[in-house]
Amino acid sequence: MKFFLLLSAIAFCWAQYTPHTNPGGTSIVHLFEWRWADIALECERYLAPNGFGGVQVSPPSENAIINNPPRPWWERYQPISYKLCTRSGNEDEFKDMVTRCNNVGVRIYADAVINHMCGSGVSAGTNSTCGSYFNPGSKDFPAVPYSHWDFNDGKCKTGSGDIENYTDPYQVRDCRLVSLLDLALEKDYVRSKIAEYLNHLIDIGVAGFRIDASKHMWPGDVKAILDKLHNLNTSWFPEGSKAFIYQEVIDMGGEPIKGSEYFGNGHVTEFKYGAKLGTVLRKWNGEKMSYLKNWGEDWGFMPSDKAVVFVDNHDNQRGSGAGGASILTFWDSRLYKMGVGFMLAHPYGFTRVMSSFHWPRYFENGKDVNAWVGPPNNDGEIKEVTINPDTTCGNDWVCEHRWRQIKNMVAFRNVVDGQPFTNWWDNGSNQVAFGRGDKGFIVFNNDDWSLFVTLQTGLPAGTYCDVISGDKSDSNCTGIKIYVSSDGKANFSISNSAEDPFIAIHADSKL
Ligand code: QV4
Ligand code: CA
Repeated sequence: MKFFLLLSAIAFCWAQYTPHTNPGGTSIVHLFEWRWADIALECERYLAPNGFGGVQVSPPSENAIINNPPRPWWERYQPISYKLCTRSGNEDEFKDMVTRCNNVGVRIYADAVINHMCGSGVSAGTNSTCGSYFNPGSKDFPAVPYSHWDFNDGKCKTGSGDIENYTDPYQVRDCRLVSLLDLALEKDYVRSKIAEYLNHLIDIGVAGFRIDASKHMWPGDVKAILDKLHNLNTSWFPEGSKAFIYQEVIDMGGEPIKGSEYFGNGHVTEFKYGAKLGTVLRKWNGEKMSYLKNWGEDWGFMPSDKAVVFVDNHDNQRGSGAGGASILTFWDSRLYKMGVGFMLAHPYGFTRVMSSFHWPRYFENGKDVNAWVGPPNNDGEIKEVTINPDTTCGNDWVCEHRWRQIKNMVAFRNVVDGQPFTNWWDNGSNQVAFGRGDKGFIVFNNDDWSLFVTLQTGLPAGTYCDVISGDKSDSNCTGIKIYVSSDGKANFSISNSAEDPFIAIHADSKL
């Protein structure tokens, strides 16, 4: 009987582990702070044609407008109601985006902020993105509605009411994260309000959710909410499909709360991944690329089939969250491209690419005093993502996902999907190479000297276009050409001063 229950539980639950991306769309991109109208266009003009599987969008729920500092990006993590009404656009624009992206086979994943409402210190009034009234002092959010009964303060035992000690799981779940009013998720009423919000998004056609601040919610409470969710919209998804769930839990080891507590609900963010990869590529703490031979679970990471991985995210690219200074970002573009290239070539995890905006980064005493700065805007209104003739973005949007090296590695991952990790080679230092079955091969030189080597690629004989230094177009290659002989071997040469000291070839880049 027990065994039968276990089996049926597995059969019933497995679906929330499926991202529902189309075949040939194995990565998603976080279009941080983009407007819904721009995302709709990007799905049609760029993401679908280039094999991106989906988009993580910024929180769609109404948020507090913060004026001091002026309109920081993080105001969107302070919900006021579940109306779909933010600086990214209104409900009609959200629906239009989801429809148009789904219609070209690109999925939308919404960032769900459900652990809390706004900060306790925010002034009462209607200064919110949809104009809904709220009063943090009396814990009144009539646009949901929530009242003081729906918050956790009674349960929190710290003097400040905030989380003071991360080694106490009760504080981490029941107290306020940086003073954000903490919802009483054990209440069926609160669970139902949240489920109603998520179901609204599901009915519109989203494919899943990033669950913000999951560490600050009891896994059982998250499960109770998920159990109330509708199946995905059958206009685009097979009957009975469940939302893809990935929970934001920062587990670097050393705290009692473990990412594994959340596996029953869905995927979990693996923050060790970017922190370690940054350390290796920066060659800090004696790390070198040759150690990446057993990258994955052997490095203390969670099981690959539960992990959402990324080189950086919107928090740690600006110094908060986890990982510290080792995190690679667009500010270190040469190493960043290698990091993203490695991630997309390697079989471990479900991959998310970051797409950022520029801010006037400025360090004082080691701290970026402008880390709060919001997206490019005119008087608070988010600027459109303009596209330059060379396909890069304007208006201070970085668009890492449009960098040739990254775009082409997203395609690489699609081509090698399901292929084993093969033909590892290293020089005992920072020159490494590996293949993915007979579909793809990648070589890195992160040493201070040049690489000249003949390697077994596992690929069929032919001439291949390196998709890092160029693009294949028709039967031409704008980059380096690699000649694989009939025994699968090829010569590689990579100068340590190359603009991008790595080379990648795959089945679709064969000329
Ligand atoms: C401040 C003081 C309080 C004081 C209060 C007075 O810190 O002590 O009582 O003012 O009102 C912002 C400010 C913060 C401010 C708070 C409340 O930074 O100084 O409190 O608002 O007004 C983002 C930002 C936070 C921001 C928050 C809400 O990173 O700085 O807080 O949005 O606007 C942990 C968590 C993890 C979290 C990570 C950053 O385990 O879950 O920290 N990551 C997610 C998101 C992140 C977001 C949140 C969680 C919260 O990725 O972007 O925080 O939704 O590791
Ligand atoms: Ca909580």
